[in-house]
Amino acid sequence: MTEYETILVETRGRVGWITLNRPEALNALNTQVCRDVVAASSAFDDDREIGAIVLTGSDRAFAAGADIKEMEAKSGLDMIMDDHFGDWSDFAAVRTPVIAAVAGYALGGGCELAMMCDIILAADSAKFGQPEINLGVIPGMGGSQRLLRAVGYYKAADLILSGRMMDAAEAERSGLASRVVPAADLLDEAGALADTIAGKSLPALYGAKAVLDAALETPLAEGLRLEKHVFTSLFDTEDQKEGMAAFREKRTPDFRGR
Ligand code: CO8
Repeated sequence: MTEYETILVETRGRVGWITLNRPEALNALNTQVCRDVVAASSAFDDDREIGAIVLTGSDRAFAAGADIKEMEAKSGLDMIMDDHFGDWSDFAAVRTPVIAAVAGYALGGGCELAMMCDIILAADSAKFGQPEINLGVIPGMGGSQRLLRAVGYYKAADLILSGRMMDAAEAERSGLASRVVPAADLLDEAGALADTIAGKSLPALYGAKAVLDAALETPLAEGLRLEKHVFTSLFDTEDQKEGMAAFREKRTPDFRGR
């Protein structure tokens, strides 16, 4: 297995686990974290034995944002020329469903990273926010766009313009957190959810994620056309035959990913 500097990587059954591991900086996202997470998630994405990925941090912080110390001295032109953090879009583009298991701080780039995932499972200790305004900047890894789509204009503007944090209960009420669980149960709950997802048909999972992603940026009629196309295509998979036969025969389906 590849060695990574800033993350821990593990395979448990059909689930790939990525744990952010820069405790000295509350998992602040620097260039190396980006490189490591993109490489590890892409390796899981290329593995047909993997049906779900869990991305998590520590009890104290999922990630407290982009690494401020790494960015501080850069000019605007440096940021453009470096395409600082541009590779995170490769993480957002993985085919495999990704669960963000969030405890503690998910701020700035940390909140934005969670929003690149498909499901946000929040510990009751989680705190979400886009505090960039406190640093004289604005969200730069998708926060203004994805947060608005998740929670609507007025909640997003409240958070982005004030820089305040919201707790897990508010995040769930607002539609940012999929669910809230006790902090002590976070990893078990994330593992159980990931196992459930990873037990489904891989082509169906890829298709479901693709149409969900498309819904964020297509008009309804186009999205419905894509959904119909993906839905009908899945009838050419062995897994569809297995899934429907298993229903008829009152047994659990044995999906093979084809
Ligand atoms: N960057 C670098 N280091 C950090 C960061 C960060 N984002 N957050 C925490 N740390 C470091 C601290 O500097 C400290 O290190 P040291 O002990 O060496 O001083 C260590 O982590 C522990 O942090 P604190 O002592 O501050 O811990 P507290 O419990 O007192 O406070 C907080 C925790 C409230 C989370 C506090 O650390 C904090 O406010 N952190 C910054 C949060 C923030 O502003 N995040 C947004 C960053 S900007 C961003 O994410 C932009 C994303 C878009 C980039 C796109 C590029 C194209």
